[in-house]
Amino acid sequence: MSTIMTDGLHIPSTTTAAHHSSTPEADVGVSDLLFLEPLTEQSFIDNLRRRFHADKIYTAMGTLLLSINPFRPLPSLYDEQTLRLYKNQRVTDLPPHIFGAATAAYRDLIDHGTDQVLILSGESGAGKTEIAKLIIDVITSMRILSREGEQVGARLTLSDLVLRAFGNAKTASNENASRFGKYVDIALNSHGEVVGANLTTYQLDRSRVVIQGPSERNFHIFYQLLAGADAILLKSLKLQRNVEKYTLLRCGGAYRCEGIDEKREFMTTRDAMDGLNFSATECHLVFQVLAVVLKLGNLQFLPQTNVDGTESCTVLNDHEIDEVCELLEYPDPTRFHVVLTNGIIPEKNEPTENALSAAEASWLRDQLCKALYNRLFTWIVSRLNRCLSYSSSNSRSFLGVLDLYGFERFEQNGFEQFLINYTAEKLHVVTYNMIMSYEQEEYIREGLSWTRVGHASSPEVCDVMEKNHGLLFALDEASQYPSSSPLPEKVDERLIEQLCSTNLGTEAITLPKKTSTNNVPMDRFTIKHFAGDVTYSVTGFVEKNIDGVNRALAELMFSCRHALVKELFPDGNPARTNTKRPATLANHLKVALTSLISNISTKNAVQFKCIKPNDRKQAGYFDEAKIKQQVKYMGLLDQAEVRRAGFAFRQSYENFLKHYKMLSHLTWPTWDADAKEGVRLLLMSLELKPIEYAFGRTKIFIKFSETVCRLDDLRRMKLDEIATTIQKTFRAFR
Ligand code: AD9
Ligand code: MG
Repeated sequence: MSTIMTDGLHIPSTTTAAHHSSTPEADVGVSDLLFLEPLTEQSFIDNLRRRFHADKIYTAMGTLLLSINPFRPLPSLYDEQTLRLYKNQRVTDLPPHIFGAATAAYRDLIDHGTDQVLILSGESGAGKTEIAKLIIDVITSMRILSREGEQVGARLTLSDLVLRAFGNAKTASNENASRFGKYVDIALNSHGEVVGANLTTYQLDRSRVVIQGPSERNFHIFYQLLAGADAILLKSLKLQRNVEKYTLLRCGGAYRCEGIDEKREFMTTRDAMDGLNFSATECHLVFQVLAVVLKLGNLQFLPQTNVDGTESCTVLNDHEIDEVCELLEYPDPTRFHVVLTNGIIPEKNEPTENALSAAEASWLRDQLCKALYNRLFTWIVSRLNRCLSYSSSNSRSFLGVLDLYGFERFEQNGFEQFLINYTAEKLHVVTYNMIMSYEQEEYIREGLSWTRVGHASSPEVCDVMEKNHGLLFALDEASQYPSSSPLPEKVDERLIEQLCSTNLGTEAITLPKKTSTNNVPMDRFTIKHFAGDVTYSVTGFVEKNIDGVNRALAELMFSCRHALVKELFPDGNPARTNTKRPATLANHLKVALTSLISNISTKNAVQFKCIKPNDRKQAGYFDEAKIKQQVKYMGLLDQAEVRRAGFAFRQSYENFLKHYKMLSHLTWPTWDADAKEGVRLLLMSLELKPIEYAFGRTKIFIKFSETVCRLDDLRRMKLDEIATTIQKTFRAFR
């Protein structure tokens, strides 16, 4: 037994370093940056460049995995054979790969019973969502023991396709940008088989439904539907195939996505919905909602001047309202018209005294389009969750995958970028501090000899946003208008004035300084984000921040006979009296992120850093300045230093001994004395080198993940051996 145990357990750092830099690797740099000598910013970048040009898009940094988006398919990297290799071999013996990192997280969960969270970060277009998909594919294929297990895996893949169709869109930085944040919690049973999952989504970029930036598009599903629906379906939805007929699909000026066959994508989405047991009726109801949004978006309001000089309006293209009413099974188009142009449910079908101006009615129309689409998306997510649900008695552990939207900076940045970058900022502080702060604090707390490296990320931006009377508070206060009527003029400028009056300006946020002599525009402010300064135009902030929909519109939707739309607007039920103020979007996001962060902090976090090689989305182009910037703002060099000097694994003496005591006759079968002493004897009999571990006050720290893998292999072999011995003994006694 001792031969097996000592064999191969000598993993001095030099051997490992040799593995990581040997063979053809000579031209492709080291595959684990912790073994890079010397470790400088330039050597770090040079190493990434050499690997990138050799299609080695993955590079390890200890247990953290870096990937560079190749902007072209590399199918041989992900074939069945490669997957099998990573599933069956010790991952530390193989080149870094997403399959290896996902497999390692899975094994950690199975071997040590620790729930895992796999966190993807990187700016928009860096490849997070592609990696998230690969991770889910690996995890669901690790252990398939039953038909149910097989089905859950397939359903997760299909759910992803549906979410992409309804939640992704072309932006200036990514043809397929996720316009929502996503956390997938995968549940596994005691055999390590996936039994179900739960999706949580964060704030869909709902304003996109009614307005898109230059060369951007609306959500993919609209284009898919027009291109892919057959003539019968289109006719039943009262739609035309030509995208240009629809205002909501025209405003960004982009109709096509590079290399995308919309018609085929529609079939894929439709098949995915079928595979997830959406009934034909459900699918039709969903498509009808999309058609209603498009038609409402086409409504044009003609201004009219009343006798008293006030402005009212009427709908120019009434036939669209007739068709919307048909789709929604609403029997009274005249009444529909009156609600849209008056913003209240009238006593009779006549204009009220408070008739809306054309601009106000357009505002109301947009509010309805956004609410319809956003609620449809929420409904789809809960429908997917129903399909992925599992019984709590059958789930033992969880592996989460976090794919939030990435940092964005355009020429014009608005409320959407503000929320996205706030999310990215929070995630950055948490993930950076996992290593730079908590990790180092633990070494010091445990009494290891440790010299602090770098410094923790300053949460100043988050503080300025979240503190009492901070930015989010001011935004929330500025947004306390009823959703029943359009906002007063200059409401956004007043927000800025309010911010200036509370002296919020600090290093993290620059507010315009208006004096009696200058004429500085009061419509923008700049935040010094971790990934760079972003200037936000405040126009539209308040309006976009207000959630909830005009009460009359909600009642109108609730009174439709359309089963799905009725379900989407329970707040329109006249019997329901809800006086609660609807949460504003920014506040809602803040609460959701706080809960997310406290959830992930209970799990073992594995980090994936995705790097975007250039802004042109071009294959083979390594823009050094762009990459340097990302390496810098992610703090990768400092993290490499901590990881290099630090430890890959730690566990309390009690748990470590409980787990590995069978590896030495000194601790097996029982060890009743002091746990720390037991671990000392165990490691001694395993002949681990002193460089491989350190004794803390309450925990044992292991330096290399290779060592832990080796111990786990030995443990598995030993358990098999014990099981065989028991079986033989049992047979001999029979
Ligand atoms: V955003 O924050 O949602 O805007 P992501 O998610 O970081 O962004 P995404 O995964 O969508 O980026 O990747 C952008 C595009 O790059 C994809 O649509 C692919 O065309 C391309 N990509 C990304 N990763 C890979 C890869 N591993 N192999 C090949 C890739 N192409
Ligand atoms: Mg994405």
